[in-house]
Amino acid sequence: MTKRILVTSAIPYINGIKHLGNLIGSQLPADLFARYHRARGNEVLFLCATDEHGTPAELAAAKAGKPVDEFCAEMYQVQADIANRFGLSFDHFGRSSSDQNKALTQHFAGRLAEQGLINEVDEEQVYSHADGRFLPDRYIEGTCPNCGYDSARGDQCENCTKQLDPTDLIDARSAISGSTDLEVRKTRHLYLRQSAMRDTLNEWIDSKTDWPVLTTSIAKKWLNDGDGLQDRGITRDLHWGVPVKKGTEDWPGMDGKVFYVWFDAPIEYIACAGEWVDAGKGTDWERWWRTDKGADDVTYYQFMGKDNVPFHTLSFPSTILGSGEPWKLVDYIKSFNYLNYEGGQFSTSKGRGVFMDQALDILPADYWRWWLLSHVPETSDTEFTWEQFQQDTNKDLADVLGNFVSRVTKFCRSKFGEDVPAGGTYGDREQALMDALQTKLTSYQANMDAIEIRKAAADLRAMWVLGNEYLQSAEPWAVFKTDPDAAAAIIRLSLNLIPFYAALSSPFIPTMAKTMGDAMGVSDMAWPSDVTSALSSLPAGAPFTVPDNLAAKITDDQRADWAERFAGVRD
Ligand code: B3M
Ligand code: ZN
Repeated sequence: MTKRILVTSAIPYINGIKHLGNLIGSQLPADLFARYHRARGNEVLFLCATDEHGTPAELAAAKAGKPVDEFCAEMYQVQADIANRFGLSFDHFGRSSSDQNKALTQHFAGRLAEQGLINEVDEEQVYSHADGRFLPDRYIEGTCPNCGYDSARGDQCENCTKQLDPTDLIDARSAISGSTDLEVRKTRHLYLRQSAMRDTLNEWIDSKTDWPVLTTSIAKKWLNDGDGLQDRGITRDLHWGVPVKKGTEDWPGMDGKVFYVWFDAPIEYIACAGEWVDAGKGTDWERWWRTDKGADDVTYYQFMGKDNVPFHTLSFPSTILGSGEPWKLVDYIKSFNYLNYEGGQFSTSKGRGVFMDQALDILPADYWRWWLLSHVPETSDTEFTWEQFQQDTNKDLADVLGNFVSRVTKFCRSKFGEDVPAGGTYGDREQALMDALQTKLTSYQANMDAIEIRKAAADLRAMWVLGNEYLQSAEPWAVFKTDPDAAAAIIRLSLNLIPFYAALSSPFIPTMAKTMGDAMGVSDMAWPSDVTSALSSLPAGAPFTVPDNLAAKITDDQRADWAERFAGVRD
């Protein structure tokens, strides 16, 4: 039965090009999952967007010397282009600054107010004399009152994941100027009464028994940690953002204020579906988002880094549930640990590590996709090293998969020509191969269904290895000398493995998969649930071509050069 699968990736901030740690923390695994479900014939809507509001966008625009709306429009194009080149197969890549999101954000705020879930609070906010502005959220740094980490940000402590308010920080300083000449001033803001939602959220999270431990442990920690579910300020004294309104009405006392970026950003998941329709790519967005309008049979999966979990398990569900309207709630949250870079952290500010555009300058996307996905930080933080990257991609993509494809097609061309050869029959060795492949395939599908990405990658790799081992032990080049018919049977089966691999590999390495499929004349790759029938899909006489080398090996010189080039300070 066809399933309906809604997939969203955390939406990347607009302020700069993301590094590979960001990519593997949400967009890339989400893409893998979306591609897999499409390949299995399910109906998928995969959405992502740029997160355009907040101080980071304002400051990045100021640094670039551009008006913030212009900066965002340009940077959106840059990010959309890079995402496309990485093969991220969004059905729509939206913008949180869209009119659709403005209207929907204002709608939710109005609904929450009607439900009695908004408080208007006169509060004290940090104003920086040196910077001439209020310093919201992440532009105040100081010591975390919870764990003592000395570079906690005003919205959250990176070290212990606690959600913070700027005034919670000890020894606060401006992250813009470093100035400690800060003054607390009075200003009125809206607060979402998350505390009133505690029981509802607890019940909801308790019902999610299949969620990854990383997700539920973070959610539970903040739900039940005494002050964990504080009411949250959802407005800011900034110019750039969604103007505060109660639905379509003005909100008395809120003139000139905007919603907090973390209030409107997740709402963009919904608004993005509206953008998808308005862009002419779809017809009915409510069918994906309103349970009273057809979304009751949708299964919704979110992908994100662990630091985003509190916002998706507590804040955004408070918005959705608090509205009292039948919006689709997330069914499964897949969260990730961090990817580190050569013994330290990736750093956007220091330019340390590889950024998405740079990665594509030096190698095709599939190298990165394969390595990152097969090393995705699922159960703990993991580390990117050039040595490991070189070793693994050379082995998996060049020695195992690439070598198999090139050996089989070249051998066939030289001995039988560029058609699948007839003759001979399959025996025990072939049966054993098919049995082993069927076992791995069943496991692969189960792991992909469960979003156990590393295990799925290991299953896929194991299937590639089985083909190589088969070829090695069947020795068609030796057999050919005495029994060309028997060699033909070995080659026929081996050629059939190529479109089989292409279909199974396409969620991980779509471009290489397409090269394999095209070479075998199979453009529409059906998912091969049954190994025996899949391996007879290319009959004797079917034409093929020898494809270009799938993956060149990374040399030691390249590796050394890149390690030096990405050690810090991007130009
Ligand atoms: N932009 C933070 C991040 O990119 C934030 C995610 C929003 S998801 C609604 O990690
Ligand atoms: Zn902390």
